[in-house]
Amino acid sequence: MKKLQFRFLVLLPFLLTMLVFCVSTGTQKSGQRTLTIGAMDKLASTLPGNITWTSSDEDIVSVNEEGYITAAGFTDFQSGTGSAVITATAENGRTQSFTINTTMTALVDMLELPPMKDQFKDYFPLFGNIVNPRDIGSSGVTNERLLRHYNVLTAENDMKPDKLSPSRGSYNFSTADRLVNAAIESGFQVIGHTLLWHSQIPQWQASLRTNDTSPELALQYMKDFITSVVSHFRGRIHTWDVINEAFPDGGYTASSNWREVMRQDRNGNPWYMKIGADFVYEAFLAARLADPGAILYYNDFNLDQRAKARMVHDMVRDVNARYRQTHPAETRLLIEGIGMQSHHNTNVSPANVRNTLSLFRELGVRISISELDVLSQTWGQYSPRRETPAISGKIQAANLYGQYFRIFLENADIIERVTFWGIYDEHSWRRTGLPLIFEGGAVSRAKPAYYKVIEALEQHRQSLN
Ligand code: 9MR
Repeated sequence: MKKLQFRFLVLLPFLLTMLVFCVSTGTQKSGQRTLTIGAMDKLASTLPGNITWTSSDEDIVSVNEEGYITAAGFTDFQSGTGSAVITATAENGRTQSFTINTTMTALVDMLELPPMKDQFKDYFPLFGNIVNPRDIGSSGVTNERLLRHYNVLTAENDMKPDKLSPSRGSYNFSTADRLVNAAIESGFQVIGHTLLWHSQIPQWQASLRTNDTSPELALQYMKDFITSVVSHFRGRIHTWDVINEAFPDGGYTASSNWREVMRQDRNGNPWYMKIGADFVYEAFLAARLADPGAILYYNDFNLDQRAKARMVHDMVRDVNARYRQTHPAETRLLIEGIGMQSHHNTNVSPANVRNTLSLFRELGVRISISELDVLSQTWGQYSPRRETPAISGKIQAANLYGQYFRIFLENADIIERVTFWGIYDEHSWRRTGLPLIFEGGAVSRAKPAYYKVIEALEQHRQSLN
């Protein structure tokens, strides 16, 4: 104790000199802080009276008249980071300064952020993510990140045809039931994903591509499969993805006939290959009859591509027209929604996404952004090269997230749901491309992309005022 007092006495003259220096220059230093790019914070000055706030570099950190700072920091495209001094100036001329560093590193735990489902509730009533068996317990969802931020879940893999019907006429619903029941117990809506696909299907479906089963019999198999699955889950599923990814990415133009260009190679859609384009109408009709309470969707990726979007548009238009004719008393559409998966990369142009939304708007259907993720690189860098994303790619992906959300928000009158395909990068099916807005593991933190999404929301709100 004595020793400490002695030290303090020795230091006293120095401390006094420092104090006199600060008071005479009128500058107070208030320390440093670091913000993830895109993040906002509030600075509090201890100076009296009205304060004027200025930044040494608005491109790195901007500040408004109330002392709210935003880490912009996108000027240096290589490092994506920077540093700026924010100065508070009082009416009496005294100043106080704060050094703010910006970083690409994710700093804030997603469990400390306000629930996204609440932040977006005025625009997208359904805000979702995927669920896996690891996320549930014996009664309900145990994954706190899902519970906090989302209100609708899609099984990542456990409701696909290969899981539900290993052989024709036999069903295995145990895992799917556990997932669906846990989600419902925890207050989530559930998306049924997916009934008819060309991938993750059982052998009895795949072999229809080449075997000699008659089209009539195949149609019967298809109806039986849909009726069994949809009836089993009846009343528990908000939306069914009735058909998934029926169109290939190329081999046709925007003026092609959709009935002729569906997937038909050795990995094609077996129902289309056996039954023909009428399988679409028949599949949706069977699903409608088995659970009239469920909303029926067509779901696909790369719908930013004009020709593919056009094929989907024409298919939905024609199938719905046929249903109207055959069911004149019915007020609902048969295909009620289109899921735009939105597995994007840094080359997916926001303008194309906007164009597709305008095209689909004519159909009077609902839209869901059903599997959103954005690679921090181009498709070519991701596959097959698997390059590690560069900082410039991470910045681009963050900016794109903001731009896509601006477009989604502008179309909020037709978009009922936004679902991310994964909670954080390390659990993503495309983890090396760092495609999500959170990263981590035991603690998952908000990346710049998260803040860009929230910024888009703020900007949208302001544009309405
Ligand atoms: O995320 C899914 C991944 O775990 C699977 O390995 C993969 C297999 O195809 O499917 C992923 O999810 C798909 C989704 O169901 C439909 N659209 C794109 C995804 C890849 O096909």
